[in-house]
Amino acid sequence: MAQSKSLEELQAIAKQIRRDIIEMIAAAGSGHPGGSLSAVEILVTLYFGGAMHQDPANPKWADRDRIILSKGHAAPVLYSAMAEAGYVPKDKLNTLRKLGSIYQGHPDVRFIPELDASTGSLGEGVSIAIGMGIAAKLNNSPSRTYCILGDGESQEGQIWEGAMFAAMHKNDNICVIVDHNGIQLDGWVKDIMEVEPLVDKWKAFGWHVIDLNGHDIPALQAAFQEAASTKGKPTVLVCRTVKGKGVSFMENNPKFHGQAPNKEEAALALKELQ
Ligand SMILES: Cc1ncc(C[n+]2csc(CCOP(=O)(O)OP(=O)(O)O)c2C)c(N)n1
Ligand SMILES: [Mg+2]
Repeated sequence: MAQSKSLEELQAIAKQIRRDIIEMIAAAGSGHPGGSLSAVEILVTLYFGGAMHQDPANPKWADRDRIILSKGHAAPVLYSAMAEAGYVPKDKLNTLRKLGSIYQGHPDVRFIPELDASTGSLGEGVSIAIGMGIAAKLNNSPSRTYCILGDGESQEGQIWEGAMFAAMHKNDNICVIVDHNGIQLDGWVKDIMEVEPLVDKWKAFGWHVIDLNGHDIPALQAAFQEAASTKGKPTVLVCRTVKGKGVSFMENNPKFHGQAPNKEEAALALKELQ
């Protein structure tokens, strides 16, 4: 169920999730720290800040809200949040990317049935969310679907096909969240294929757009509320974030998109996250 905690509690969870991300990826020796760290407050607000209606004791509750991590390479942030919420075991997080682990490099419903979708092939999330949103309407269900995109991912054409469709069909029970951290796989989005003006693009596609700081939990809570009360059009949150947020040497550093910290770097990161 939707349950809200105090800001201090939410920030403490965010810090714990950041620590989990570092520990998991360091133990695996591979993974994506940057885009996991930039999405922490988004996931924390969804799971623990009162945004999503879910019940970990009843993970397949038909009227639950859905979450699609379209930028599936940020799996560690999702696994840690799901573990904190009680969906999956916490003590196994450090088996990330190991053969036989449920915590594969990208979220996979074959191993974690509590997931709403398998993701990792970028560009598919909006389409999946639209299908779930339409199904909810057909079932007269209050379920909402949240879909988290990357900004590099936003270069995928399928996203804009979905954006057109959702506006035309007034899919107001879906909410897209763009983790707009400015960096993609091996460099800055603006140098590879610019996505700006992102806010204007979503507006032009007929969406209700909220432009905010994606690390500001109260701002995220207000935005999710605004999205839920916006009728007749879907909502997108364009979240200004910092890739690698919370670890000084990872912040705004494209190197840590897809590289694990070594032992010394992991120790330093965990020291910063005390
Ligand atoms: C269809 C597809 N193409 C390429 C990749 C490889 N890939 C994984 S992450 C990534 C960059 C994503 O950048 P962005 O969306 O900005 O993610 P973030 O900064 O949030 O980590 C790419 C190209 C993929 N997973 N799927
Ligand atoms: Mg990015």
